[in-house]
Amino acid sequence: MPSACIFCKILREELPVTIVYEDEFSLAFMDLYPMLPGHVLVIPKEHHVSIQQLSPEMRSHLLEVGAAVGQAQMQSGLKCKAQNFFINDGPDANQHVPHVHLHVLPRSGGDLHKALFSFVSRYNNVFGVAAKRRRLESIASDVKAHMPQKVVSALTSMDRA
Ligand code: DGP
Repeated sequence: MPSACIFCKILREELPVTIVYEDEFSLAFMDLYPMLPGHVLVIPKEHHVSIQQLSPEMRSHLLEVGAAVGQAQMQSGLKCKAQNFFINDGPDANQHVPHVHLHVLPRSGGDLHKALFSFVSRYNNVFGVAAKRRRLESIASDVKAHMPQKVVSALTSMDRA
């Protein structure tokens, strides 16, 4: 685990985090600089920069966790009628944190301007103001309460990244 990686610091509990879901292989947590309310990131617990470095099983596991988070966002009190699932893979694709992460962004009608504004400001490497921890915790507990009982995954301890 590289000492400087922000997400590895989160995994080592050296930085605060608001968790939505955790299993042996992955962690899903609230984005500290949400593009829209309820923005969640899903990461592998092993440090890898690019999805190309992950096993096929790990790639599909991250998507399964993302889908479960997405389902919970829909059923929660968030304004969420649809979602953007995306990965910025590499600096030229505006990946700011060099540890693979799947964005799960709740969307609803009329939010395009807000989403575009935060997307464009990220091109200038500006995340904006950090969300209040209490607000993140309140959203996370709502989303957590709607997570499916079990995330379906073919991943076993045998086939890590
Ligand atoms: P990207 O630009 O695709 O590399 O996305 C990185 C995301 O990570 C961005 O949406 C903001 C988020 N982020 C940055 N620092 C932190 C942090 O310390 N905690 C949390 N929870 N999210 C962070």
